[in-house]
Amino acid sequence: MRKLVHLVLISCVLVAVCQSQSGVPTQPRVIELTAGRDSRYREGGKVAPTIEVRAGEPLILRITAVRAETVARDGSVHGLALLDKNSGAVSGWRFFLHPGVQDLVVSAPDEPGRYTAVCTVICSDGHEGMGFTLIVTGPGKKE
Ligand SMILES: [Cu+2]
Repeated sequence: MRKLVHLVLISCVLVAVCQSQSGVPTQPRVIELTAGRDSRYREGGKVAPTIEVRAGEPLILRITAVRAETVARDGSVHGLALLDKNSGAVSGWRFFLHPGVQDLVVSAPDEPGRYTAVCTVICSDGHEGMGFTLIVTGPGKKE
């Protein structure tokens, strides 16, 4: 009987250890950004930040948007699209932002590399310079 209790205990410990080492994040990582009145993305105080993520990592982009000079017809004050190195749009990464805080649920691209997030609403004369960089690291080659 004691042996059986031991066996059950050891099994439980093994299962717990295996689960904790599987490396699969259970909660998406939250990345807080602002899309500002001056047509700039910021993380903390940093303008046009470079954000490093792992390939396929589940993410929540928590974006606080403030209107700039111009607003789109549908009321969007800024937009967000992710482009790969060939300026191709990454699927699942196209959003229109409204004033206030919004959570965008995304997955990091599966392909490691450097990606550029751009604003897709003509929000002011400074719109062209509005974006940030996403560096995807992963099981493939590191950049
Ligand atoms: Cu913008």
